[in-house]
Amino acid sequence: MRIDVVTIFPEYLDPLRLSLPGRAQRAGVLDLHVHDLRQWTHDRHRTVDDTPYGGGPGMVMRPEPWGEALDAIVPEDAEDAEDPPGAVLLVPTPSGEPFTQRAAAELAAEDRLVIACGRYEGIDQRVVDHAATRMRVREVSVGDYVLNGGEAAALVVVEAVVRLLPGFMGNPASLDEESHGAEGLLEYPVFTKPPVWRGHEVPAVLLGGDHARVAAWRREQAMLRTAARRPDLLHPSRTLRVGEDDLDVRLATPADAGELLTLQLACWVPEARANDSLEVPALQEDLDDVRAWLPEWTTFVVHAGPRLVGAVRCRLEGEVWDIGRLMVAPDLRGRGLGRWLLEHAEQAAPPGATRVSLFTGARSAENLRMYRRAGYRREHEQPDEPGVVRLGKPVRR
Ligand code: JD8
Repeated sequence: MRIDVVTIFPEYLDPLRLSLPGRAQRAGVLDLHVHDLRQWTHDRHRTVDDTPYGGGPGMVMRPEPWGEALDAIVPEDAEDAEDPPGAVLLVPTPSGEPFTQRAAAELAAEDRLVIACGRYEGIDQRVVDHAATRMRVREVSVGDYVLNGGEAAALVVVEAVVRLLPGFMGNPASLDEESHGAEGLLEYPVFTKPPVWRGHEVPAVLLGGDHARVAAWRREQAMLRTAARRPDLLHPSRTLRVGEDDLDVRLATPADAGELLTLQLACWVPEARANDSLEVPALQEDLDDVRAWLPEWTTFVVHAGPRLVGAVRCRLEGEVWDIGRLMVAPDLRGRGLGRWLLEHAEQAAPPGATRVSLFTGARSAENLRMYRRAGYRREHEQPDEPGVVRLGKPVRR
């Protein structure tokens, strides 16, 4: 990847010679160029700013030096239609779209980034408007606080992007578990030797060697920490309209166990009747069972106001994103909520997943039709569950 940074304080980007970005340059993964904007001024004082039209405090960065800088760094013919997609111009600004892990991942897939670091009250808006006529432009903010310029934001963006560059991170799988990673949860607490430090002990579950119990503890800690510090991540307000109803979708928490069991029983009794077998696992469970499996699955719940009306759970088994317990309140069937929840679960598939898979009753005609329309194809009969078929399809990104 090539990154060009334009600034009136080039030495501000010196830290990019260190640690990860430094290694990336030496490894040839990153081709970083830092430019002093003043080289595109032509007056004795190398002026880059002027007073704001319409009055007001401070100064604004002049368009001419920026225009010449971008002409030089991304020459007109570099953006020929023959080989899109070309460079992305990134402009840090407090009024930009939030810079997120998802944005970092998207930018890490690009060949070229040009980062324009503003100062003063900002850059004359025509620079961005003109650039947008010949390349993709993203105005991004690295956080809801005010900095004095774009350089610090450029350091943040470069670090967040470079560490995602293919083949650069030591163990890409660790990316999945990070905060804002696939699940969008904050990280669980971490510990190392000694087992006791100043009277503080390492949680016993971590010393027991039972990987499943460690995974469940870590997931619970991540949930509790996220609920305490970033409830917005647990309750992303994704409103879904089904009929007149505005439905809220969020990640389930341990407190949802009771309602989930109620919905599960309401959904699986008709399912069992349709398949003449009450042996279906969902009907064998009680509240403790639901409480037990909740920390092991990523579970989305849908509420119409206070009422739980839909849910689905999913988890990674090797490279398979396993989707199950897709439930829609019987009185809300046939409005597309099931299909919507299925897509929601599919979209949550982490980078490591290559297939999505689920199973349903061989005689659940309505479900089979919906899954077929959603691109699922029969994989095999469930060996230990006669009358149950497994369906699957490749993960679509
Ligand atoms: C670029 C000039 C300073 C901003 C008058 C203070 C990003 N999350 C963020 N906070 N602040 C910035 C940022 C601030 C910048 C510039 C980014 C260029 N300033 C200005 C407007 C108010 N001064 C940022 N990303």
